[in-house]
Amino acid sequence: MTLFGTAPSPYTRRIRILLQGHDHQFEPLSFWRSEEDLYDRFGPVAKIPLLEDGGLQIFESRVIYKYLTEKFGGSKLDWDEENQVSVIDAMSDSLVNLFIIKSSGLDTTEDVKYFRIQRKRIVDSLDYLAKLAEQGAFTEWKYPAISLYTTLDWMRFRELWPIEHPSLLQFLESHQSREDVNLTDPRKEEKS
Ligand SMILES: N[C@@H](CCC(=O)N[C@@H](CS)C(=O)NCC(=O)O)C(=O)O
Repeated sequence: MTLFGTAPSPYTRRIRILLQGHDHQFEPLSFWRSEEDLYDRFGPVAKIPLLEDGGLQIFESRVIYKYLTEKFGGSKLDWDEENQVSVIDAMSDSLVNLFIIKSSGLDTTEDVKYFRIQRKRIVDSLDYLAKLAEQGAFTEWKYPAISLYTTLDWMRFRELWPIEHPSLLQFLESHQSREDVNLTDPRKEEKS
């Protein structure tokens, strides 16, 4: 089984954390330098992560999670957890989009509708997730908590957005000494 991605990618890192302890290879891609390669190899969507297992290719972190859950056994997400992951993914997508736009040389602080929508989604999602964290929703190290951790830590690593909610800071601190978190820390192994 081979996972393709980049070390900093929050979507890739969550799958890497799930794969700890299972026989697999991680194939780091230099994503920002090889868009054409990525397209040729991974099809029209050309996003990471991508999992190859035998002849099978699985796109989308959430679908990869379902695949690994079926393969190795693991709990299906309940509806509350599905909603938590939907919010984390929507916020992560907005951050990824702003990051790509900024690295294309555009000013994402400009007061235009598209940027306003992304920024509001990030602010509102952080508020929502912070409330859930206060209620203990991310205490267990399951897929929603892993997904939240990798996105928040990527936001810090790339200095994309300040994390100021005490419950989110406390959440990060409570999981930061885990071995799977440390083994996948992009600060230690950035390849892109
Ligand atoms: N919905 C996808 C999102 C994956 C994603 O956005 N990955 C980023 C890297 S962190 C990417 O490949 N971005 C390239 C692009 O948006 O063109 C998933 O959950 O796997």
